[in-house]
Amino acid sequence: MTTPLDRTAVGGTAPDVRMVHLGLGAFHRSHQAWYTAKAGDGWGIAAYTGRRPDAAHLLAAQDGVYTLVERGAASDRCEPIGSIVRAVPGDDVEDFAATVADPAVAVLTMTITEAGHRLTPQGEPDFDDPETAADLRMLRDATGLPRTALGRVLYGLDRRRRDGAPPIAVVPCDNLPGNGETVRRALTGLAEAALPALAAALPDLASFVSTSVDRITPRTAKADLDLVRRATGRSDRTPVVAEPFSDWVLSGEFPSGRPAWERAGARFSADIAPWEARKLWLLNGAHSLLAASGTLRGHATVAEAVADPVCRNQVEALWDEAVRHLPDLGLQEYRGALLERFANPRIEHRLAQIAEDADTKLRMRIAPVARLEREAGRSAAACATALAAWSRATGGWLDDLAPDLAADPVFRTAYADAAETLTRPTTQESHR
Ligand code: CS2
Repeated sequence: MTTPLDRTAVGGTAPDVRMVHLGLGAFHRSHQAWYTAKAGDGWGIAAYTGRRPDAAHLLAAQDGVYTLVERGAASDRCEPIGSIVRAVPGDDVEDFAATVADPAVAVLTMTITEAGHRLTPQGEPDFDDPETAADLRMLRDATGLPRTALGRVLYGLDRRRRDGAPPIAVVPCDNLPGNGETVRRALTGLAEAALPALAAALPDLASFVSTSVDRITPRTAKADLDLVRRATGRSDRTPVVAEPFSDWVLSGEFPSGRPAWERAGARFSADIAPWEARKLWLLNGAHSLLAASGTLRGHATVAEAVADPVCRNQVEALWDEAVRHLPDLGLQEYRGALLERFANPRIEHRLAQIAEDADTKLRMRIAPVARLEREAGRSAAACATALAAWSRATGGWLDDLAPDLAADPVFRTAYADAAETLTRPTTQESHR
């Protein structure tokens, strides 16, 4: 007989809610919720789902408690995590707004995915996006409840303003360059269009913290539920699997306090840009390259793709281009460690998962390096390979993804060469 997982697995008492999260998915649970539990200073989280309301029910049925399976190359380690106190479907917008407005709540974290920000390629709010436009009309005329992620955040912040609660730190945790500043600009632009009183109050009401987040978190498989039951004697209907490695760099103010995340290894830095670029261009850039090129070559997971010398060489070439534009933050060691993380044979990180919203991701992970390479007078051949593989795998057009690169004759030639190479069998294969 197995016991269902509940709060007794983490000592029985729930911490008070002092944090609110939007985008309750596996990554929030392997990362920010894990750091908050490890900080051990009694911060509880009310977490709201983003795109999948049903995910909250499973977690709520076990008091918000779940098992984190740390999956190393040789073994698993299971640990119950109790920092999430409430798990609520995100479409309960009134509940979300009431929590954002709660004076005891000091931090709002978000994982809404890159595409979930609904920004233009230039990083501005996309007023032509029909859902954003509908939210703005509703917020302006007070005729309904917003549906987009940033619309919901605006609604919550406006309630906090009207209730006169103290300032809150907004902490985006998606892989976007300058995510704190990007979200500040986006929320300000949206508020100016729909809620001018909020736009005026925002600088005093909220601080915006930029973060670089890192922990590879594949989707949980059914077999993991059995594994957790056998290892812990508890039945967990929604465990999370992640690699042992984890990193979090943050930059910004927390006007009403925060958990002592540094106790769990988080780092606070005045200048986050180099850390962020290192992670985004090397880890995420390679991921997106593998998602395209690995899929074309018949692979299903990151570990399989990186074991293929053709893909592996493409990754190394991409990194050679990217590191020219990064300060020396131990880049050689970082590259070595990344290859080991990618090769972890027990982490089944599916290329299809990474390939979701690929065009938004490539704009942030590959195109910036390609531009820097071109400015330095080189052809950006490895970036061109990544984009050509994406185009071939998805049918996407370079002209839509990055019109400036598409219009650049040197890059265009590198891209055409790469596209041609991708279709040519390697020497080994042509001998089969
Ligand atoms: C991945 C990331 O799905 C993706 O786009 O590149 O989720 C990646 O696994 C994380 O950023 C690792 O920290």
